[in-house]
Amino acid sequence: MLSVYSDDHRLHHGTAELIDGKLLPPFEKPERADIVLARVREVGLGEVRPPRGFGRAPLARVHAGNFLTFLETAWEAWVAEHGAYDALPLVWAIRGLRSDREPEAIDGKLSYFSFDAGTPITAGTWRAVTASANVALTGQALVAGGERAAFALCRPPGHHAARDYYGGYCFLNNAAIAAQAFRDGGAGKVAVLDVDYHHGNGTQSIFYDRGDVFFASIHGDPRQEFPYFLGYADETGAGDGEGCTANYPLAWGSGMELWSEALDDACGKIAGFGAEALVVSLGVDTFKDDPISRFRLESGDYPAVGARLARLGLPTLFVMEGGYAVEEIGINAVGVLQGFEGAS
Ligand code: 6XA
Ligand code: ZN
Repeated sequence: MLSVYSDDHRLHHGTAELIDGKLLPPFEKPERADIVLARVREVGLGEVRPPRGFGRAPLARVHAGNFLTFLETAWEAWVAEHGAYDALPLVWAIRGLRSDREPEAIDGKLSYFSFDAGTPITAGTWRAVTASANVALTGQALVAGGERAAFALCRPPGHHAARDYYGGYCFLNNAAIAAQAFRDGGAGKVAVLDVDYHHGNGTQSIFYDRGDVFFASIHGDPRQEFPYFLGYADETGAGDGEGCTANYPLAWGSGMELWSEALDDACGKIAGFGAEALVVSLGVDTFKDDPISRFRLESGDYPAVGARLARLGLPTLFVMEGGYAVEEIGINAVGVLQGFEGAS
């Protein structure tokens, strides 16, 4: 399987995220991608290619123009106001406040375009996130061009980013950008399957009222787990998209038995939908030793996940999302890809 990777992910390296009441070094750090890349090479998964540049147009197919402009200019505005510290928001427009007005001041803009305090904007964030989107788009082009599958080793991740907000370590929604590129390249129907531990709220919201993109997510129950405010089982799509969203919230402590039942069900729905291409939001924070998550998948489970996905028989793009047990992130993520290849 071909992989796509860019060193530019290193340009996004926050000093701190607010977590558990503390400002701690971010869990979402450059070593994550380094370790996955090392594992790709160690097992000889296949050639690793750099991304091509795709410009702003494919980003603007799923993100709002004012949001892209904000991400591109936020660091400069923040430094002019406060100096060269990580940019973090402090206030959010909760019920009854004017969440429809973009403030002028950079602090207000950070609040307007974000949903958490765990996602610092740094000097190189814009370059890193555009490189990450180009990694996904390059992988998408390979699959659209006839490859059975490709691995987009994206960092920063993307599935929490919506049309006009960022958070959960995500800025641009790489998987959604790739899914839209499949549609724009001629695929009639596309499915996005999100196997990250956290609900892919951004991807869901981007496609929620559309009948051409199916979205399924297996994740920590929002009653217990970040991002808390989306991902319930009764969210099934709206309007033209009614029935085109499937959520599998699972309780803390869930292991492979429950998880793979959900995967089987999601795969059945994707097959029934008639997707012509599959985008997998591949997070491996479902792993039992992940430091911020509470599922119990084991390293030996991941190849079976890949094998199940291969049985769908669809052109498939894997897009890297979360996973913070840095010792095992490479073994687990690449384990999915090896399982896929072994069953293809
Ligand atoms: C709160 C947890 C962020 C979760 C990020 C993630 N800071 N999403 O892994 O998939
Ligand atoms: Zn996650």
